[in-house]
Amino acid sequence: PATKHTHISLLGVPVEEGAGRRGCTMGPASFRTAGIIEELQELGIEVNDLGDLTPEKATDAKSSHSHLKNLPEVAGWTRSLYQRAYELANENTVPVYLGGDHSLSLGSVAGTAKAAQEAGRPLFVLWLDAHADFNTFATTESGNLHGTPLAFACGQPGFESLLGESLSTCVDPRNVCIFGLRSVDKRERELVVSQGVEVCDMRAIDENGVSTLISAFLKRVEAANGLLHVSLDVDFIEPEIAPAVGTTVPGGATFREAHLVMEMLHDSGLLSSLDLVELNPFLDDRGRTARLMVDLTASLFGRRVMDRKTWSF
Ligand code: EXY
Ligand code: MN
Ligand code: MN
Ligand code: MN
Repeated sequence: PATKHTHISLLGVPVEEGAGRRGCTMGPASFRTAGIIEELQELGIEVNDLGDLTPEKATDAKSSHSHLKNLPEVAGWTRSLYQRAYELANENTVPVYLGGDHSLSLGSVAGTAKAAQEAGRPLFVLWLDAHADFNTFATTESGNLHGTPLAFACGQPGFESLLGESLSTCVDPRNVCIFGLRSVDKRERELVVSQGVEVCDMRAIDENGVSTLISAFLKRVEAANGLLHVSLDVDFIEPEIAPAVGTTVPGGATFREAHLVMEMLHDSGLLSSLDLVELNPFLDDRGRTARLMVDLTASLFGRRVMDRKTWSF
């Protein structure tokens, strides 16, 4: 799988209305400025930049939960991306969604899940994040919709106004792994546990290491002949080295831990789609977070120092 010929399609999704502060709308431009296209081409990959998505109008999207922020705007992005992600999942390409805040995944995961079901394959989701993003309209305390996409994808009730219809295909919560968790709300935690989501919190990573935990998850994906969607939130990474995010939580993945996840994903050959989310260039330090995210993406698509097989001890 490491030598598999890959096509990548980049789609910018400059949504910022799901986050509590502005700036993620500049994310796709920042990824491009940091050289994401060139770095992937350098690996011999054919890269197709599809430009930026345009949201639909969703003025009908309303909810009795009046503290939800920007629901019609987020619903517009979700409807538009749901359709686009469904189409891209049926093409011979690995779509990479350039965020945009994490509400982007309301659309990307749902569209990908629909295509996976039609293909008769289970969709697994690796959620690299300091947060669980498993709030519903009823449980969210902040009202920020970037805290809800996993609950939506896993079929929690109450999200009907987002698509204007209920979700046709849900992800099985037991096929989801939240990796890097260190901030979760009380009711959100109860939901994650009751739904059987796999959680590798930072303590599990401290005690077992990235390698053991990621291998076990990837083995499950492979054994089920699953498709794999990865959602990488900037705040998965330690904020000292990735400051350009609105929701920093100390104690994140180190530079090497984050790269090791990417390298193992590459070697598995299992990745079918990717979200790069929550990059807020307004908060960046001379582009260092954008560059780190591009470097992580390059590792995920095969950048390496040496071929592994050259080492034998
Ligand atoms: N759980 C908190 C909330 O629902 O507001 C924080 C969510 C942060 C979401 C960021 C993107 O990962
Ligand atoms: Mn080709
Ligand atoms: Mn997130
Ligand atoms: Mn987060």
